[in-house]
Amino acid sequence: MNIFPKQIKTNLFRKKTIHFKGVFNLVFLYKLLMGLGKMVKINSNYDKLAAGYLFPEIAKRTKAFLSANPGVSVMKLGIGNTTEPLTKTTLNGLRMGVEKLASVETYTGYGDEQGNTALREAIAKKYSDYNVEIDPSEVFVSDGAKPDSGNIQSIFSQDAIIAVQDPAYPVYVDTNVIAGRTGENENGLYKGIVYMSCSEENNFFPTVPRARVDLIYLCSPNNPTGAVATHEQLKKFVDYALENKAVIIFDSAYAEYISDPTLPRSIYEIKGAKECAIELNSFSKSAGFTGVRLGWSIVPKNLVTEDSVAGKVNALWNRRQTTFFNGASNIVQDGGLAVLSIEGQEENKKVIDYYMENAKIIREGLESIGIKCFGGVNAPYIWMKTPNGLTSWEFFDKLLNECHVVGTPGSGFGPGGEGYFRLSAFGHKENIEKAVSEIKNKLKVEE
Ligand code: PGU
Repeated sequence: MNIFPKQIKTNLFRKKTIHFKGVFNLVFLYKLLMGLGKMVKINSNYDKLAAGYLFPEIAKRTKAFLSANPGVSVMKLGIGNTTEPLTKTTLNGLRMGVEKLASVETYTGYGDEQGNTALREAIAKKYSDYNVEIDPSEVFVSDGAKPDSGNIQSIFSQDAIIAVQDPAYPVYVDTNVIAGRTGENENGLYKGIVYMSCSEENNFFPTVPRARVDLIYLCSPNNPTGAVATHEQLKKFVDYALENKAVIIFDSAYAEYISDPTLPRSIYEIKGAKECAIELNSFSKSAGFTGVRLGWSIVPKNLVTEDSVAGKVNALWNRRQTTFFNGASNIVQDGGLAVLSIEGQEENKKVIDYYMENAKIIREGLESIGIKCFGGVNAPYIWMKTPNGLTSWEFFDKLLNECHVVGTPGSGFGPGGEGYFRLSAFGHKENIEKAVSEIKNKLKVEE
């Protein structure tokens, strides 16, 4: 019901506006005078971050060790960085991408921000391997799973409660800290984040949170523990998400490393996941694209949140990407298309087998000297218990100083990683063998 007659209403509001404007000008002038000499402020959420980003920190310490020990060379089993050359078919795809830029008929400039149609279709088709139907409009091509896993939080509300596996790939937590969704860090834990413990007791896969959470980050095969979630374990999370109207961000960057056919390689293999899960994946580890850069996200049209209908979250991610991102390199997308061809898949499977042979060498070598190991079977990471009761960083120093091997301290992935250490299977076989033999010869493991 309209309680003001039309004329009175307009006058009232006009008067109010004039009055408001005057006050506003005074406030503005006051602020201007008081603010003279003051400068722009930083995003102080960055100050909440407990330490520098994990991998540059390791690189810094390695560099310091090398400059203090001239002539010594170290074996790097730290960052999960691919080392083997691209396959023939992949290279042909990339070369074709370059060639297309050489003539006016095939030249392309900016492409679709969401990715080239052919690549989106090929990625969608890949999901039929898992008996999952994905529409190309649900596929967003990107420059990698790291940017996607960092950016995806921006389409959810500021007060969303975040749940992460502990330990976890540090990007999930750090980007939510930067976005202002947490309090301060206390004893390694950020206030406001729900940490889902992954330990030996639960085979490094958590149970669903007891409290209600909004966004759940899951990574399988897991970085850093190498654990792979079963259908049953994922189903519990999908059921939880559907019941609580939560969204799962499922990072499957290492899906191609699963050789056990009974294990799920996509969360969409679980019934109902298309209503509650976003999946992230990458060509980095499956095709040696860590430096080339290409990845994708799947945002199903059926995904809903408490305040949105089907299609809205997909549209938001589209809006985000079209605003902030100008599409992956056209050359690289041609490379990606070649990777997804039958020949490309066969060739890259051999490279994955090569890295997994490294994983076996590391795991068996460590176990032979009494070190307890996890992972390394359907994942390229070996998650070992630090021997002799050392903390993760103490063991990092010991391994570097005594064996000249660089690894990643478990505590860098969250407090649940303390007392553990990650070794990466990415590397040349000779280097891996040398590292393992140094560890076997020089590391004294007490009972
Ligand atoms: N998701 C997970 C779970 C990862 O482990 C990594 C790489 C990525 C995403 C990144 O994928 P891109 O497609 O290459 O962006 N983890 C490596 C590298 C470290 C890093 O900072 O990304 C690692 O050693 O953990």
